Amino acid sequence: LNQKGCVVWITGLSGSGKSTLACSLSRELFTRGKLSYVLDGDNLRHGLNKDLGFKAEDRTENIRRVGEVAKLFADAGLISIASLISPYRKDRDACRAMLPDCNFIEVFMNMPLALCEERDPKGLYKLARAGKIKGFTGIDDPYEPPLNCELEINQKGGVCPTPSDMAGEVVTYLEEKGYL
Ligand code: GGZ
Repeated sequence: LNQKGCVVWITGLSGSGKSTLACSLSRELFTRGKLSYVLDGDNLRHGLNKDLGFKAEDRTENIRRVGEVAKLFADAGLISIASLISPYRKDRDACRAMLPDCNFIEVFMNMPLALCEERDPKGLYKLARAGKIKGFTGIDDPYEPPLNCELEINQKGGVCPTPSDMAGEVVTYLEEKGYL
């Protein structure tokens, strides 16, 4: 195996396309013969992190644990793809600090709240607006955008990139940095 591990950390609002990018990226890497593993916040909350909720200290612990697991996979030479809202800058920076700088690639899904809310795949924004979910990111809990992320995915001319375009942006970055 000739593969340098790293952590691709995808952050952004619920509905911004994090899981879609993670899945598309993992497939693209597979077709290139590169092993990766997707750590998805929503999925891990059913197992490893089932004891955690959404108050600030729980989110911090959620992100810390996923950061530790992502590090283990990266140490094993895989490309760890973490997909979590990870709304607080200090929590993402703590993960970054766990890894030598260049092995942590922060990808910001910079999609407007209005778009995420319109997509609302699970109806959670609707519930949050109705006050039935408290502390929902973007509604009544903050999202702190990255100040110096490695990559930002956004709309181009008001159009969302396709999953394979988004994956392509990350792949290009990984190639440039010598991970692929
Ligand atoms: C944000 C919430 C909340 C609250 C439930 N705030 O888009 P989803 O639905 O499928 O994925 C979201 C998931 C967020 O889990 P993370 O582990 O990524 O969050 S964090 O990084 O902040 O720890 C969302 C759903 O859980 N969800 N309640 N109050 N998202």
